[in-house]
Amino acid sequence: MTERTWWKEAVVYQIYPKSFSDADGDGFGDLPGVIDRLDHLERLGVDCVWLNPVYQSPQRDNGYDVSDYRAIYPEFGTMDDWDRLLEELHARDIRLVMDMVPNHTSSDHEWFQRSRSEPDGEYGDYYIWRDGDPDEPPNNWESFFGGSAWEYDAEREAWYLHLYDVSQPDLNWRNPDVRDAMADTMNWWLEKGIDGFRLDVVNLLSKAEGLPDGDPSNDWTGSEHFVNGPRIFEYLDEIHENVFAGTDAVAIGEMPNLDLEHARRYTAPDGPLDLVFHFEHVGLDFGERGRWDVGDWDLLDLKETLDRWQGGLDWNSLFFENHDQPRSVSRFGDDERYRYESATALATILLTLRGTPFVYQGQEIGMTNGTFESLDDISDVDTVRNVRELIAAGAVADYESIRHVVEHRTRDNARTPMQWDDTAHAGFTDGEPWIPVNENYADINVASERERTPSVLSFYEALIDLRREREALVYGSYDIHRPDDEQLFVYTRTLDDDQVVVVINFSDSAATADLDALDAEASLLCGNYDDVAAEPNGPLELGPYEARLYGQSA
Ligand code: TEU
Repeated sequence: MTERTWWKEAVVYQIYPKSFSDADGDGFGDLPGVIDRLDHLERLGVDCVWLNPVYQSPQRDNGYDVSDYRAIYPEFGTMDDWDRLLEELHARDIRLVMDMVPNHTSSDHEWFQRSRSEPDGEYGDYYIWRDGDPDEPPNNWESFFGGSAWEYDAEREAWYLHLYDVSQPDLNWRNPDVRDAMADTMNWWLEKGIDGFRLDVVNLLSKAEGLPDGDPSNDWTGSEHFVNGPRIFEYLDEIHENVFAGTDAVAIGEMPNLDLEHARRYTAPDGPLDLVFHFEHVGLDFGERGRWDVGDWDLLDLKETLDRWQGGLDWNSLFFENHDQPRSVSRFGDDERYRYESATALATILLTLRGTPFVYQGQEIGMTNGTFESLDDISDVDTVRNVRELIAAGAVADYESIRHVVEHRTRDNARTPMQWDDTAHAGFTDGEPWIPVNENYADINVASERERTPSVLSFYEALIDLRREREALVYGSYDIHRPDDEQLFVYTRTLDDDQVVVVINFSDSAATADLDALDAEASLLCGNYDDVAAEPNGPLELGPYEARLYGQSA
Protein backbone atom coordinates (compact mmCIF):
# COMPACT_ATOMS: atom_id res chain seq x y z
CA MET A 1 0.00 0.00 0.00
CA THR A 2 1.48 3.34 -1.08
CA GLU A 3 1.82 5.88 1.70
CA ARG A 4 -0.01 9.15 0.95
CA THR A 5 2.15 12.29 0.82
CA TRP A 6 1.71 15.83 -0.49
CA TRP A 7 4.33 15.39 -3.18
CA LYS A 8 2.56 12.39 -4.68
CA GLU A 9 -0.60 14.45 -5.06
CA ALA A 10 1.18 17.55 -6.35
CA VAL A 11 1.62 18.76 -9.91
CA VAL A 12 4.97 20.56 -10.00
CA TYR A 13 5.68 23.54 -12.24
CA GLN A 14 9.31 24.22 -13.10
CA ILE A 15 10.44 27.84 -13.37
CA TYR A 16 13.69 28.76 -15.08
CA PRO A 17 13.74 32.30 -13.72
CA LYS A 18 16.21 33.72 -16.21
CA SER A 19 13.67 33.15 -18.98
CA PHE A 20 10.33 33.44 -17.20
CA SER A 21 9.47 37.09 -16.64
CA ASP A 22 11.53 40.25 -16.35
CA ALA A 23 10.12 42.94 -14.03
CA ASP A 24 12.93 45.50 -14.21
CA GLY A 25 13.54 45.62 -17.94
CA ASP A 26 17.17 44.46 -18.00
CA GLY A 27 16.31 41.56 -20.30
CA PHE A 28 17.00 39.00 -17.60
CA GLY A 29 14.08 37.31 -15.82
CA ASP A 30 13.88 37.91 -12.08
CA LEU A 31 12.05 37.05 -8.85
CA PRO A 32 9.71 40.08 -8.92
CA GLY A 33 8.85 38.92 -12.46
CA VAL A 34 7.90 35.50 -11.12
CA ILE A 35 5.73 37.11 -8.43
CA ASP A 36 3.93 39.15 -11.11
CA ARG A 37 2.92 35.93 -12.86
CA LEU A 38 1.64 33.85 -9.98
CA ASP A 39 -1.96 34.21 -11.11
CA HIS A 40 -1.04 32.15 -14.16
CA LEU A 41 0.19 29.33 -11.92
CA GLU A 42 -2.83 29.54 -9.67
CA ARG A 43 -5.17 29.34 -12.62
CA LEU A 44 -3.24 26.42 -14.09
CA GLY A 45 -3.78 24.66 -10.78
CA VAL A 46 -0.24 23.58 -9.91
CA ASP A 47 0.69 22.75 -6.31
CA CYS A 48 4.40 23.26 -6.21
CA VAL A 49 7.13 25.25 -7.95
CA TRP A 50 10.64 23.98 -8.57
CA LEU A 51 12.81 27.03 -9.02
CA ASN A 52 16.11 26.64 -10.88
CA PRO A 53 19.16 28.05 -9.03
CA VAL A 54 18.92 31.73 -8.09
CA TYR A 55 22.05 31.85 -5.92
CA GLN A 56 25.02 34.14 -6.37
CA SER A 57 26.85 32.92 -9.44
CA PRO A 58 28.99 34.09 -12.37
CA GLN A 59 26.35 32.40 -14.57
CA ARG A 60 28.73 30.39 -16.76
CA ASP A 61 26.21 27.55 -16.52
CA ASN A 62 23.22 29.75 -15.74
CA GLY A 63 23.39 29.38 -11.98
CA TYR A 64 24.57 25.76 -11.67
CA ASP A 65 27.91 27.39 -10.91
CA VAL A 66 27.22 28.70 -7.42
CA SER A 67 29.61 31.15 -5.76
CA ASP A 68 27.49 31.73 -2.63
CA TYR A 69 24.70 29.33 -1.64
CA ARG A 70 23.15 31.79 0.81
CA ALA A 71 22.85 34.86 -1.40
CA ILE A 72 20.64 35.74 -4.36
CA TYR A 73 22.23 36.68 -7.68
CA PRO A 74 21.50 40.43 -7.97
CA GLU A 75 20.00 40.23 -11.45
CA PHE A 76 17.36 37.91 -9.99
CA GLY A 77 16.66 40.38 -7.17
CA THR A 78 17.28 40.42 -3.44
CA MET A 79 16.73 38.06 -0.53
CA ASP A 80 13.70 40.22 0.32
CA ASP A 81 12.27 39.47 -3.12
CA TRP A 82 12.89 35.80 -2.51
CA ASP A 83 11.16 35.97 0.91
CA ARG A 84 8.22 37.68 -0.73
CA LEU A 85 8.06 35.01 -3.43
CA LEU A 86 7.89 32.27 -0.81
CA GLU A 87 5.19 34.14 1.06
CA GLU A 88 3.14 34.79 -2.08
CA LEU A 89 3.41 31.16 -3.17
CA HIS A 90 2.39 29.82 0.22
CA ALA A 91 -0.52 32.28 0.34
CA ARG A 92 -1.75 30.52 -2.80
CA ASP A 93 -1.11 27.04 -1.35
CA ILE A 94 1.74 26.52 -3.76
CA ARG A 95 4.88 24.97 -2.32
CA LEU A 96 8.45 25.85 -3.21
CA VAL A 97 11.26 23.42 -4.01
CA MET A 98 14.72 24.94 -4.38
CA ASP A 99 17.49 23.59 -6.60
CA MET A 100 20.61 22.56 -4.69
CA VAL A 101 23.95 21.96 -6.41
CA PRO A 102 25.99 19.72 -4.09
CA ASN A 103 28.41 18.14 -6.57
CA HIS A 104 30.33 21.27 -7.57
CA THR A 105 30.62 24.97 -6.92
CA SER A 106 31.73 27.83 -9.11
CA SER A 107 35.47 28.39 -9.23
CA ASP A 108 34.57 31.88 -7.93
CA HIS A 109 33.31 30.37 -4.67
CA GLU A 110 35.41 31.40 -1.68
CA TRP A 111 35.95 27.71 -0.86
CA PHE A 112 37.66 27.17 -4.20
CA GLN A 113 39.62 30.41 -4.09
CA ARG A 114 41.02 29.42 -0.70
CA SER A 115 41.49 25.82 -1.72
CA ARG A 116 43.72 26.87 -4.58
CA SER A 117 45.69 29.48 -2.59
CA GLU A 118 46.05 27.63 0.75
CA PRO A 119 46.50 23.90 0.05
CA ASP A 120 47.15 23.24 3.73
CA GLY A 121 44.36 25.51 4.98
CA GLU A 122 40.81 24.83 6.06
CA TYR A 123 39.56 24.48 2.48
CA GLY A 124 42.63 22.81 0.99
CA ASP A 125 40.86 19.44 0.75
CA TYR A 126 37.42 20.73 -0.33
CA TYR A 127 37.98 19.81 -3.99
CA ILE A 128 39.51 16.91 -5.90
CA TRP A 129 43.12 17.91 -6.50
CA ARG A 130 45.90 15.79 -8.00
CA ASP A 131 49.57 16.63 -8.37
CA GLY A 132 51.44 15.66 -11.48
CA ASP A 133 52.76 16.60 -14.88
CA PRO A 134 51.01 19.77 -16.13
CA ASP A 135 50.83 18.20 -19.59
CA GLU A 136 49.16 15.00 -18.54
CA PRO A 137 45.77 14.92 -16.80
CA PRO A 138 45.52 12.41 -13.90
CA ASN A 139 43.12 10.17 -15.86
CA ASN A 140 41.05 10.02 -19.05
CA TRP A 141 37.71 11.15 -17.59
CA GLU A 142 35.68 13.48 -19.77
CA SER A 143 33.62 16.53 -18.90
CA PHE A 144 29.93 16.19 -19.79
CA PHE A 145 30.39 19.43 -21.72
CA GLY A 146 33.24 17.99 -23.80
CA GLY A 147 37.02 17.65 -23.39
CA SER A 148 38.99 16.49 -20.37
CA ALA A 149 37.40 16.61 -16.92
CA TRP A 150 40.69 17.95 -15.54
CA GLU A 151 42.15 21.43 -15.46
CA TYR A 152 45.64 22.35 -14.39
CA ASP A 153 45.69 25.20 -11.92
CA ALA A 154 48.86 27.26 -12.16
CA GLU A 155 48.42 28.80 -8.72
CA ARG A 156 48.22 25.56 -6.74
CA GLU A 157 50.30 23.74 -9.36
CA ALA A 158 47.88 20.85 -9.36
CA TRP A 159 44.98 19.43 -11.38
CA TYR A 160 41.37 19.73 -10.27
CA LEU A 161 38.43 17.63 -11.41
CA HIS A 162 35.38 19.20 -13.10
CA LEU A 163 32.76 16.80 -14.45
CA TYR A 164 30.96 19.82 -15.95
CA ASP A 165 32.40 23.19 -16.99
CA VAL A 166 35.98 24.13 -16.18
CA SER A 167 34.45 26.80 -13.90
CA GLN A 168 32.55 24.09 -11.95
CA PRO A 169 35.14 22.23 -9.80
CA ASP A 170 33.82 19.04 -8.16
CA LEU A 171 33.64 19.08 -4.39
CA ASN A 172 35.46 16.37 -2.46
CA TRP A 173 32.68 14.47 -0.71
CA ARG A 174 35.21 12.24 1.06
CA ASN A 175 35.91 15.26 3.23
CA PRO A 176 33.39 15.26 6.12
CA ASP A 177 33.67 19.08 6.33
CA VAL A 178 32.27 19.33 2.79
CA ARG A 179 29.36 17.09 3.70
CA ASP A 180 28.64 19.12 6.83
CA ALA A 181 28.88 22.42 4.97
CA MET A 182 26.37 21.20 2.39
CA ALA A 183 23.97 19.88 5.04
CA ASP A 184 24.20 23.20 6.93
CA THR A 185 23.39 25.10 3.75
CA MET A 186 20.36 22.94 3.04
CA ASN A 187 19.11 23.26 6.61
CA TRP A 188 19.53 27.02 6.39
CA TRP A 189 17.13 27.10 3.44
CA LEU A 190 14.72 24.62 5.00
CA GLU A 191 14.51 26.84 8.06
CA LYS A 192 13.40 29.66 5.78
CA GLY A 193 10.33 27.55 5.13
CA ILE A 194 10.86 25.88 1.77
CA ASP A 195 9.28 22.54 0.93
CA GLY A 196 12.18 20.54 -0.44
CA PHE A 197 15.09 20.32 -2.83
CA ARG A 198 15.80 19.11 -6.30
CA LEU A 199 19.37 17.84 -5.95
CA ASP A 200 21.53 18.41 -9.01
CA VAL A 201 23.51 15.41 -10.39
CA VAL A 202 23.34 13.88 -6.95
CA ASN A 203 24.34 10.36 -8.04
CA LEU A 204 27.78 11.68 -9.06
CA LEU A 205 29.03 12.67 -5.60
CA SER A 206 31.15 9.58 -4.94
CA LYS A 207 34.18 8.95 -7.12
CA ALA A 208 35.96 5.56 -7.26
CA GLU A 209 38.99 5.09 -5.05
CA GLY A 210 42.20 5.96 -6.89
CA LEU A 211 40.31 7.65 -9.77
CA PRO A 212 41.11 4.91 -12.33
CA ASP A 213 40.91 5.46 -16.09
CA GLY A 214 37.52 4.86 -17.65
CA ASP A 215 36.59 2.65 -20.58
CA PRO A 216 36.97 4.97 -23.60
CA SER A 217 34.16 3.22 -25.47
CA ASN A 218 31.72 4.45 -22.84
CA ASP A 219 29.54 7.39 -23.96
CA TRP A 220 30.82 9.49 -21.08
CA THR A 221 34.39 8.34 -20.40
CA GLY A 222 34.94 7.65 -16.72
CA SER A 223 31.26 7.54 -15.83
CA GLU A 224 31.45 3.94 -14.53
CA HIS A 225 33.73 5.39 -11.83
CA PHE A 226 31.49 8.23 -10.70
CA VAL A 227 27.86 7.35 -11.54
CA ASN A 228 26.43 5.68 -8.38
CA GLY A 229 29.99 5.53 -6.99
CA PRO A 230 31.13 3.33 -4.10
CA ARG A 231 30.10 5.62 -1.22
CA ILE A 232 27.00 7.18 -2.78
CA PHE A 233 24.50 5.51 -0.45
CA GLU A 234 26.53 6.50 2.58
CA TYR A 235 26.57 10.17 1.48
CA LEU A 236 22.88 10.26 0.59
CA ASP A 237 21.84 8.47 3.78
CA GLU A 238 23.80 11.08 5.68
CA ILE A 239 21.98 13.91 3.85
CA HIS A 240 18.71 12.21 4.58
CA GLU A 241 19.56 11.88 8.26
CA ASN A 242 20.93 15.42 8.69
CA VAL A 243 18.51 17.31 6.47
CA PHE A 244 15.27 15.56 5.50
CA ALA A 245 14.51 13.12 8.33
CA GLY A 246 11.60 14.26 10.47
CA THR A 247 10.43 16.89 7.93
CA ASP A 248 7.90 16.55 5.13
CA ALA A 249 10.29 18.26 2.72
CA VAL A 250 10.67 16.39 -0.54
CA ALA A 251 14.09 15.11 -1.72
CA ILE A 252 14.27 14.85 -5.50
CA GLY A 253 17.45 13.43 -6.97
CA GLU A 254 18.47 14.37 -10.50
CA MET A 255 20.54 11.48 -11.76
CA PRO A 256 22.26 11.22 -15.14
CA ASN A 257 22.72 7.64 -16.41
CA LEU A 258 20.32 6.28 -13.78
CA ASP A 259 19.09 2.70 -14.23
CA LEU A 260 15.93 1.23 -12.73
CA GLU A 261 17.76 -0.97 -10.25
CA HIS A 262 19.51 1.99 -8.62
CA ALA A 263 16.37 4.12 -8.81
CA ARG A 264 14.59 1.50 -6.73
CA ARG A 265 17.31 1.53 -4.10
CA TYR A 266 17.44 5.33 -3.92
CA THR A 267 13.66 5.60 -3.42
CA ALA A 268 13.01 2.46 -1.33
CA PRO A 269 11.05 3.08 1.90
CA ASP A 270 14.34 3.11 3.82
CA GLY A 271 16.21 4.78 0.95
CA PRO A 272 17.55 8.34 1.06
CA LEU A 273 15.35 10.03 -1.57
CA ASP A 274 11.66 10.46 -2.36
CA LEU A 275 11.80 10.98 -6.11
CA VAL A 276 14.42 10.56 -8.82
CA PHE A 277 14.72 11.84 -12.36
CA HIS A 278 16.02 9.37 -14.90
CA PHE A 279 16.68 10.18 -18.57
CA GLU A 280 15.96 6.97 -20.46
CA HIS A 281 12.93 8.23 -22.37
CA VAL A 282 14.69 11.45 -23.34
CA GLY A 283 17.60 9.39 -24.67
CA LEU A 284 15.49 7.46 -27.19
CA ASP A 285 16.31 9.90 -29.97
CA PHE A 286 20.07 9.75 -29.53
CA GLY A 287 22.03 8.57 -32.57
CA GLU A 288 25.41 7.03 -33.27
CA ARG A 289 27.19 10.07 -31.81
CA GLY A 290 24.96 9.91 -28.74
CA ARG A 291 23.37 13.26 -27.87
CA TRP A 292 25.03 14.97 -30.83
CA ASP A 293 23.09 12.98 -33.34
CA VAL A 294 19.41 12.48 -34.01
CA GLY A 295 18.36 8.84 -34.04
CA ASP A 296 15.08 7.12 -34.86
CA TRP A 297 12.57 6.25 -32.19
CA ASP A 298 9.00 5.06 -32.35
CA LEU A 299 5.99 4.73 -30.07
CA LEU A 300 6.93 1.16 -29.16
CA ASP A 301 10.26 2.40 -27.79
CA LEU A 302 8.57 5.14 -25.81
CA LYS A 303 5.93 2.79 -24.42
CA GLU A 304 8.50 0.12 -23.54
CA THR A 305 10.58 2.65 -21.57
CA LEU A 306 7.71 4.34 -19.77
CA ASP A 307 6.03 1.01 -19.04
CA ARG A 308 9.20 -0.55 -17.61
CA TRP A 309 9.62 2.39 -15.21
CA GLN A 310 5.91 2.38 -14.33
CA GLY A 311 6.12 -1.29 -13.45
CA GLY A 312 9.54 -1.13 -11.85
CA LEU A 313 9.23 1.83 -9.51
CA ASP A 314 6.45 2.47 -7.02
CA TRP A 315 6.53 6.22 -7.61
CA ASN A 316 7.98 7.90 -10.72
CA SER A 317 8.88 11.50 -11.53
CA LEU A 318 7.06 12.21 -14.78
CA PHE A 319 8.52 14.69 -17.23
CA PHE A 320 9.02 15.34 -20.93
CA GLU A 321 10.73 18.69 -20.58
CA ASN A 322 13.04 20.63 -18.34
CA HIS A 323 15.63 23.37 -18.79
CA ASP A 324 18.10 20.85 -20.30
CA GLN A 325 15.76 19.28 -22.84
CA PRO A 326 14.27 20.39 -26.14
CA ARG A 327 10.56 21.16 -26.36
CA SER A 328 8.54 17.95 -26.22
CA VAL A 329 6.00 18.85 -28.90
CA SER A 330 8.88 19.33 -31.37
CA ARG A 331 10.70 16.24 -30.18
CA PHE A 332 7.96 13.64 -29.67
CA GLY A 333 4.99 15.26 -31.38
CA ASP A 334 4.35 17.22 -34.55
CA ASP A 335 4.83 20.94 -33.95
CA GLU A 336 3.58 21.89 -37.41
CA ARG A 337 0.47 19.98 -38.48
CA TYR A 338 -0.68 18.74 -35.09
CA ARG A 339 0.78 21.10 -32.52
CA TYR A 340 -2.40 21.32 -30.43
CA GLU A 341 -3.23 17.63 -30.77
CA SER A 342 0.25 16.26 -30.07
CA ALA A 343 1.00 18.71 -27.23
CA THR A 344 -2.23 17.65 -25.52
CA ALA A 345 -1.58 13.95 -26.20
CA LEU A 346 1.76 14.39 -24.40
CA ALA A 347 0.01 16.29 -21.60
CA THR A 348 -2.31 13.33 -21.22
CA ILE A 349 0.58 10.92 -20.72
CA LEU A 350 2.36 13.32 -18.37
CA LEU A 351 -0.66 13.89 -16.15
CA THR A 352 -2.15 10.40 -16.08
CA LEU A 353 0.75 8.00 -15.62
CA ARG A 354 1.46 7.00 -12.02
CA GLY A 355 3.89 9.42 -10.40
CA THR A 356 4.49 13.11 -9.77
CA PRO A 357 4.16 15.20 -12.95
CA PHE A 358 6.55 18.07 -13.67
CA VAL A 359 5.38 20.72 -16.14
CA TYR A 360 8.16 22.92 -17.51
CA GLN A 361 7.38 26.61 -18.16
CA GLY A 362 5.91 27.05 -21.64
CA GLN A 363 5.03 23.38 -22.02
CA GLU A 364 1.48 24.25 -20.92
CA ILE A 365 1.08 26.46 -24.01
CA GLY A 366 2.84 24.07 -26.39
CA MET A 367 6.01 26.10 -26.95
CA THR A 368 8.27 24.70 -29.67
CA ASN A 369 11.97 24.44 -30.51
CA GLY A 370 13.75 27.46 -31.99
CA THR A 371 15.99 28.20 -34.94
CA PHE A 372 19.70 28.81 -34.41
CA GLU A 373 21.48 30.00 -37.54
CA SER A 374 25.01 29.88 -36.25
CA LEU A 375 26.94 28.76 -33.19
CA ASP A 376 27.14 32.44 -32.22
CA ASP A 377 23.38 32.34 -31.64
CA ILE A 378 23.79 29.66 -28.96
CA SER A 379 24.22 30.59 -25.29
CA ASP A 380 24.32 27.09 -23.87
CA VAL A 381 27.83 26.15 -22.74
CA ASP A 382 27.04 22.45 -23.29
CA THR A 383 26.20 22.92 -26.97
CA VAL A 384 28.96 25.42 -27.72
CA ARG A 385 31.72 23.31 -26.17
CA ASN A 386 30.59 19.97 -27.55
CA VAL A 387 30.02 21.27 -31.07
CA ARG A 388 33.40 23.05 -31.11
CA GLU A 389 34.97 19.84 -29.90
CA LEU A 390 33.31 17.80 -32.69
CA ILE A 391 34.40 20.31 -35.32
CA ALA A 392 37.97 20.40 -33.97
CA ALA A 393 38.13 16.60 -33.96
CA GLY A 394 36.96 16.51 -37.59
CA ALA A 395 33.83 14.52 -36.67
CA VAL A 396 31.74 17.19 -38.39
CA ALA A 397 32.85 19.69 -41.02
CA ASP A 398 31.19 22.85 -39.75
CA TYR A 399 28.17 24.19 -37.89
CA GLU A 400 25.91 23.89 -40.92
CA SER A 401 26.43 20.14 -41.09
CA ILE A 402 25.37 19.65 -37.48
CA ARG A 403 22.78 22.44 -37.33
CA HIS A 404 19.82 20.03 -37.56
CA VAL A 405 21.13 18.18 -34.50
CA VAL A 406 21.69 21.39 -32.57
CA GLU A 407 18.22 22.69 -33.40
CA HIS A 408 16.75 19.38 -32.28
CA ARG A 409 18.81 19.06 -29.12
CA THR A 410 20.23 22.27 -27.70
CA ARG A 411 19.25 23.28 -24.19
CA ASP A 412 18.61 26.78 -25.56
CA ASN A 413 15.33 25.39 -26.96
CA ALA A 414 14.03 25.31 -23.40
CA ARG A 415 15.55 28.65 -22.50
CA THR A 416 13.98 31.02 -25.01
CA PRO A 417 11.75 33.44 -23.09
CA MET A 418 8.34 32.41 -21.85
CA GLN A 419 5.74 33.64 -24.35
CA TRP A 420 3.12 35.68 -22.49
CA ASP A 421 1.47 37.72 -25.26
CA ASP A 422 1.99 39.10 -28.76
CA THR A 423 3.65 42.37 -27.74
CA ALA A 424 7.39 42.97 -28.25
CA HIS A 425 9.57 40.13 -26.89
CA ALA A 426 6.40 38.17 -26.09
CA GLY A 427 5.77 40.30 -23.01
CA PHE A 428 8.79 38.73 -21.32
CA THR A 429 10.70 42.01 -20.99
CA ASP A 430 10.54 45.70 -21.87
CA GLY A 431 14.26 45.58 -22.55
CA GLU A 432 16.43 43.45 -24.82
CA PRO A 433 16.08 39.77 -23.83
CA TRP A 434 19.30 37.92 -22.97
CA ILE A 435 18.28 35.25 -25.50
CA PRO A 436 16.00 35.90 -28.48
CA VAL A 437 12.31 35.07 -28.25
CA ASN A 438 11.05 32.24 -30.48
CA GLU A 439 9.80 33.67 -33.79
CA ASN A 440 6.37 32.09 -33.32
CA TYR A 441 5.51 34.11 -30.20
CA ALA A 442 2.75 36.14 -31.88
CA ASP A 443 0.83 32.92 -32.44
CA ILE A 444 1.87 30.85 -29.43
CA ASN A 445 1.51 32.73 -26.15
CA VAL A 446 -0.45 32.60 -22.92
CA ALA A 447 -2.91 35.33 -23.95
CA SER A 448 -3.79 33.70 -27.28
CA GLU A 449 -4.04 30.29 -25.65
CA ARG A 450 -6.59 31.77 -23.26
CA GLU A 451 -8.64 33.10 -26.16
CA ARG A 452 -8.73 30.16 -28.49
CA THR A 453 -10.77 27.00 -28.08
CA PRO A 454 -9.62 24.39 -27.85
CA SER A 455 -6.20 25.30 -26.51
CA VAL A 456 -3.23 23.45 -25.08
CA LEU A 457 -3.50 25.60 -21.96
CA SER A 458 -7.15 24.90 -21.26
CA PHE A 459 -6.47 21.20 -21.76
CA TYR A 460 -3.70 21.31 -19.15
CA GLU A 461 -6.05 23.12 -16.78
CA ALA A 462 -8.82 20.59 -17.32
CA LEU A 463 -6.52 17.60 -16.80
CA ILE A 464 -4.94 19.05 -13.68
CA ASP A 465 -8.45 19.58 -12.28
CA LEU A 466 -9.41 16.05 -13.17
CA ARG A 467 -6.31 14.64 -11.52
CA ARG A 468 -7.29 16.45 -8.35
CA GLU A 469 -10.87 15.14 -8.45
CA ARG A 470 -10.16 11.58 -9.40
CA GLU A 471 -7.94 9.80 -6.91
CA ALA A 472 -7.44 6.87 -9.25
CA LEU A 473 -5.30 9.20 -11.38
CA VAL A 474 -2.99 9.75 -8.42
CA TYR A 475 -2.92 6.61 -6.31
CA GLY A 476 -4.46 4.13 -8.74
CA SER A 477 -2.47 1.16 -10.01
CA TYR A 478 -1.25 1.30 -13.60
CA ASP A 479 -1.79 -1.43 -16.22
CA ILE A 480 -0.84 -1.23 -19.86
CA HIS A 481 -3.11 -2.69 -22.56
CA ARG A 482 -2.00 -3.63 -26.06
CA PRO A 483 1.71 -3.03 -25.42
CA ASP A 484 2.52 -4.04 -29.00
CA ASP A 485 0.14 -1.63 -30.69
CA GLU A 486 2.22 0.67 -32.89
CA GLN A 487 -0.33 3.48 -32.91
CA LEU A 488 -2.14 3.38 -29.59
CA PHE A 489 -0.99 3.95 -26.03
CA VAL A 490 -3.69 2.48 -23.78
CA TYR A 491 -3.61 1.96 -20.02
CA THR A 492 -5.90 1.86 -17.03
CA ARG A 493 -5.55 3.46 -13.61
CA THR A 494 -7.51 1.63 -10.94
CA LEU A 495 -8.26 2.51 -7.34
CA ASP A 496 -10.72 0.34 -5.43
CA ASP A 497 -13.82 0.24 -7.62
CA ASP A 498 -12.94 3.26 -9.75
CA GLN A 499 -11.12 2.96 -13.04
CA VAL A 500 -9.89 5.46 -15.61
CA VAL A 501 -9.11 4.19 -19.10
CA VAL A 502 -6.58 6.31 -20.99
CA VAL A 503 -6.62 5.91 -24.77
CA ILE A 504 -4.17 7.83 -26.93
CA ASN A 505 -3.66 7.58 -30.66
CA PHE A 506 -0.04 8.64 -30.64
CA SER A 507 0.31 8.89 -34.41
CA ASP A 508 -0.45 11.29 -37.23
CA SER A 509 -3.08 9.10 -38.86
CA ALA A 510 -6.56 8.03 -37.81
CA ALA A 511 -7.01 4.85 -35.80
CA THR A 512 -9.80 2.49 -34.87
CA ALA A 513 -9.65 1.02 -31.40
CA ASP A 514 -11.79 -1.89 -30.31
CA LEU A 515 -10.80 -2.06 -26.68
CA ASP A 516 -11.51 -4.92 -24.30
CA ALA A 517 -10.55 -2.60 -21.48
CA LEU A 518 -13.53 -0.33 -22.10
CA ASP A 519 -17.01 -1.11 -20.72
CA ALA A 520 -20.13 -0.23 -22.69
CA GLU A 521 -21.26 2.07 -19.87
CA ALA A 522 -17.94 3.92 -19.54
CA SER A 523 -18.28 7.69 -19.76
CA LEU A 524 -15.99 10.25 -21.32
CA LEU A 525 -14.14 12.36 -18.74
CA CYS A 526 -11.89 14.42 -20.94
CA GLY A 527 -10.49 14.50 -24.45
CA ASN A 528 -8.60 16.73 -26.85
CA TYR A 529 -11.15 16.53 -29.70
CA ASP A 530 -14.61 18.14 -29.83
CA ASP A 531 -17.94 16.45 -30.36
CA VAL A 532 -17.03 13.07 -28.98
CA ALA A 533 -19.92 10.92 -27.78
CA ALA A 534 -20.21 10.64 -24.00
CA GLU A 535 -20.23 6.84 -24.21
CA PRO A 536 -17.98 4.66 -26.33
CA ASN A 537 -20.75 2.80 -28.30
CA GLY A 538 -18.50 0.24 -29.97
CA PRO A 539 -15.01 0.65 -31.43
CA LEU A 540 -13.48 4.12 -31.04
CA GLU A 541 -12.63 6.17 -34.10
CA LEU A 542 -9.66 8.30 -33.12
CA GLY A 543 -8.16 11.20 -35.05
CA PRO A 544 -4.41 11.97 -35.23
CA TYR A 545 -3.00 12.37 -31.71
CA GLU A 546 -6.46 12.06 -30.21
CA ALA A 547 -6.49 11.38 -26.48
CA ARG A 548 -9.48 10.36 -24.37
CA LEU A 549 -10.05 9.47 -20.76
CA TYR A 550 -13.03 7.32 -19.81
CA GLY A 551 -14.28 6.60 -16.31
CA GLN A 552 -15.90 3.29 -15.36
CA SER A 553 -16.35 0.91 -12.44
CA ALA A 554 -13.52 -1.50 -11.90
O1 TEU B 1 22.28 18.50 -15.52
C1 TEU B 1 22.96 17.31 -15.46
C2 TEU B 1 22.99 16.51 -16.71
O2 TEU B 1 24.04 16.16 -17.16
C3 TEU B 1 21.70 16.02 -17.25
O3 TEU B 1 20.57 16.68 -16.90
C4 TEU B 1 21.67 15.73 -18.69
O4 TEU B 1 21.19 16.84 -19.39
C5 TEU B 1 20.81 14.52 -18.84
O5 TEU B 1 21.57 13.44 -18.39
C6 TEU B 1 20.28 14.28 -20.23
O6 TEU B 1 21.24 13.88 -21.11
C7 TEU B 1 22.31 19.29 -14.39
C8 TEU B 1 21.56 20.57 -14.64
O7 TEU B 1 20.21 20.28 -14.86
C9 TEU B 1 22.20 21.31 -15.77
O8 TEU B 1 21.48 22.44 -16.16
C10 TEU B 1 23.61 21.67 -15.35
O9 TEU B 1 24.29 22.25 -16.43
C11 TEU B 1 24.38 20.45 -14.88
O10 TEU B 1 23.64 19.63 -13.99
C12 TEU B 1 25.62 20.88 -14.12
O11 TEU B 1 25.25 21.42 -12.88
